[in-house]
Amino acid sequence: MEISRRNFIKASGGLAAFGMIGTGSLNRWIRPAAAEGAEEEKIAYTFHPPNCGGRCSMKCTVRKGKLVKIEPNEWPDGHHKKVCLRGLSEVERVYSPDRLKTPLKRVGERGEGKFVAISWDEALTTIADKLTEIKGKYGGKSILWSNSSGVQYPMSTLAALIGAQEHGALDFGIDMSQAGGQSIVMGPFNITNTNEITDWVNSNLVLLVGNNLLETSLTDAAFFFDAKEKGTKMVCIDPVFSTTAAKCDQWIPLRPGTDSALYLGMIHLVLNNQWYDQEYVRSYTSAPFLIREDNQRILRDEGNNYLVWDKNSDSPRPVDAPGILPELEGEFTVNGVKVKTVLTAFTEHIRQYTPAWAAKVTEIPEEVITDLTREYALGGPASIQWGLGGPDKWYHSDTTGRLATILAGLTGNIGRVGGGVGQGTQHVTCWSWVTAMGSWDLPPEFAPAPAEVPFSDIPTASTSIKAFFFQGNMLHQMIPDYNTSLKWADSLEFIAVVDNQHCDSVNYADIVLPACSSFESEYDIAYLINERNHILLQQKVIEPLFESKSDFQIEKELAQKLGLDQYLPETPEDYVRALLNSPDPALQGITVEALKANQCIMRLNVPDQPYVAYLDRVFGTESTKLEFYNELFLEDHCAFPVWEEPNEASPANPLYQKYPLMLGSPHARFRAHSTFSNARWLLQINNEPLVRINPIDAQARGIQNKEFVEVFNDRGSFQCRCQIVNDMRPGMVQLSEGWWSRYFQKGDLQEVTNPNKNPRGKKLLYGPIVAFLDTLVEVKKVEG
Ligand SMILES: Nc1nc2c(c(=O)[nH]1)N[C@H]1C(S)=C(S)[C@@H](COP(=O)(O)OP(=O)(O)OC[C@H]3O[C@@H](n4cnc5c(=O)[nH]c(N)nc54)[C@H](O)[C@@H]3O)O[C@H]1N2
Ligand SMILES: Nc1nc2c(c(=O)[nH]1)N[C@H]1C(S)=C(S)[C@@H](COP(=O)(O)OP(=O)(O)OC[C@H]3O[C@@H](n4cnc5c(=O)[nH]c(N)nc54)[C@H](O)[C@@H]3O)O[C@H]1N2
Ligand code: SF4
Ligand SMILES: [Mo]
Repeated sequence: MEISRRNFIKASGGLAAFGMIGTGSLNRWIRPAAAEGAEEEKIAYTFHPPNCGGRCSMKCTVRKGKLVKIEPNEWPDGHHKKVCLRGLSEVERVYSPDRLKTPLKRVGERGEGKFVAISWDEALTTIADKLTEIKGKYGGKSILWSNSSGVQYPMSTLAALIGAQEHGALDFGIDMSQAGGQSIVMGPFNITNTNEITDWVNSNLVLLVGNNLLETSLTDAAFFFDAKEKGTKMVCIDPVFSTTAAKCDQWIPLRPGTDSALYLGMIHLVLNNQWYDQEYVRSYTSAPFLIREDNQRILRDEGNNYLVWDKNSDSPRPVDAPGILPELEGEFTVNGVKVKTVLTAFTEHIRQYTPAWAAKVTEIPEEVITDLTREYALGGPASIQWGLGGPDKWYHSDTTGRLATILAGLTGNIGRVGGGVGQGTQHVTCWSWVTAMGSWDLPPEFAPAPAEVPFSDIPTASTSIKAFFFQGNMLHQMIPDYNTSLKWADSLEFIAVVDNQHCDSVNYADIVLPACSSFESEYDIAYLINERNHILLQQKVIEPLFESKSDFQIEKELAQKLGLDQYLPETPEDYVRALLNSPDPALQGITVEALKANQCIMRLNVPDQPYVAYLDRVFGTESTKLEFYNELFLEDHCAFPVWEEPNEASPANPLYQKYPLMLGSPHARFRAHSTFSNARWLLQINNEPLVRINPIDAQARGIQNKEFVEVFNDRGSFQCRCQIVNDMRPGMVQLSEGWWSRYFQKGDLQEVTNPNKNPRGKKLLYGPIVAFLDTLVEVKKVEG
């Protein structure tokens, strides 16, 4: 599977508690509606595309043209047959009063939300004219083009046709921070997790690090419990006693933002006690490479080959020379230059990070760190499965991912059945056998303009951007420090938004286009994805509601206005057929016709066993080895990873005196980000934002449970009720991300989040890191 964020449960009584529901209970409450007009009933199959990452396959009942029932569809591999409450709530949300019903033109100030309905012709002509005018004046790069992660059909083809500056998912600086660090060690990769989740049953130990899988990868819960029942020890490392922590064998609460310190302490123990896998480290890592004392660079010969010290000949030899036995440790002199092995230098570097030091920084008892490390290193195969909502969203998160990968490498857990390291949430661990899909190709003269700066830097950087065309809730969700983003948006000459719901970003647009939901289409076939070793086809379930159109149709009609439609597929089916048109044997026999005959879902022709990457232990780095030392970061003083205090949310920061609480914004099981904020069925059980606060912090501020509070810092503030909880460390507060602004008494969560970027992020494969969690606030009671 391509690396794209978009590609991106036996239900039991226990699972129903956190969002999953068995079909038995579903049938009970839906049955009364089934009585009327059964003759006008049809079944259609689709999949669910919001960015919870799940892509559940759905069997939909349509009665008299109305979507009345959603059930999980059958999968060839029945393990995946699931649907959650959000999926079920679509029966109501598709018909929500918040649906955008007609194209709109802004009549009030930006942000005021005053619009008038206009015709499609006027809306598309206005957009086409504006884009043409702006491109004529300032060039294609002055048009910023992007989409939210929950949008299933990005209009990227049109972006390329007009040469706009398109920002794709990997450029948002979100979710790929640890992956950026991982790629320093492992090289670029297809998938951020090395082992498929079905391989967890082969692990002795799985570390879920800031990973609330049981709420954020709901449909993978069965795999978690399969492993647990098989005897895999599950350990959750999280400052909060999360749903996942509650189901693990061990919970290790750490101070937020200190995952790197924990890994450094663990690596100290592994190196000092020689708990590493000697043969693995010698053969597949840079441990025997030689670092020059004079310039700190890795020693190479004239042919640019990496040199190692060969034990057999007692001389330096190229790493791939036959018959050699590389020394892992030692200091040597080569042509008058003093060198030492990477492993020796690393052992010296790590000396400062003792377990006692790590215990002090992370606030985890030293013996817990030692026991955990011993179990991880000596009791493997073992797996590290990081989350994205916690350890990924800090200023230095690249180091966290880098250290986790080094720890896995030292212990031989990469390219090993039952091992593994990487992103273990957002259903990504279900991505697996790599399949080369076909594509819809454009003539080579059409390409988007290169990005000038990373997406989240745009509001504060000097760029050519004058217009912004986007699908989804970009302004509200994807950029921290909302007040600054809105000021920037207001400075633009033109903004157009395409969404199906009236989300917050809509209010800043000059022209709004109503998209239809994923259940609606003008065409019999709407879309196709490759997910969980299966190909899923999306059929039309119902006709587009109100005056809405599919994103496909909008792209096509806008391209027509711009005289560019000859390059686009005629129908979504053309596009779907292009995707299936690939010589990859995994796709053999999978056609549109075969999919239709198989309830729109077929398994890829791939092996049954879990996917495990790098079984050959050849990595994507320049040396093809796992690289523990990286010259690229010499000038950043982290050629070996180092401990750095968080950028903002640290007691070492003077600002801490004024704003002593760290603000987390985890992902809620009731929403996928801002999607489902307005789902009325879900609002019945989760009806308003509640800031979670520890009793100690609440008492110190004279705050009672459910009172209105203001959360604030120098960037902004928001007001909502609080919830006093004792499942969370003191010194931090939490509010789940994604609530629409209208649910706050005042302000918005995104007003306070930290926009600072680590300059070394520019060197990372996936760009700079958005540090949403590296945020300090204070909380006070709202009087009156
Ligand atoms: N229901 C639901 N599912 C989703 C989504 C959604 O919005 N709703 N969004 C999807 C997307 S795009 C993403 S990125 C994923 C996110 O998936 P997760 O990473 O599982 O998301 P979170 O619950 O935000 O964060 C996980 C945990 O990190 C903890 N944490 C906070 N700070 C730290 C820290 O410094 N260190 C450690 N070790 N832990 C910390 C939090 O307490 C939380 O329990 O979820 C995906 N799945
Ligand atoms: N404070 C804070 N902010 C965060 C995070 C955090 O942890 N804390 N997490 C971040 C993360 S990990 C992520 S991935 C992002 C996610 O942020 P986004 O990618 O922006 O995700 P959503 O909020 O779900 O926005 C999806 C939007 O697309 C619209 N939409 C849905 N389907 C369609 C369609 O078919 N066509 C069109 N045109 N529109 C459609 C929806 O109505 C919705 O408005 O949020 C980030 N923001
Ligand atoms: S929201 Fe996610 S888990 Fe729920 S039905 Fe949709 S795809 Fe499945
Ligand atoms: Mo995400």
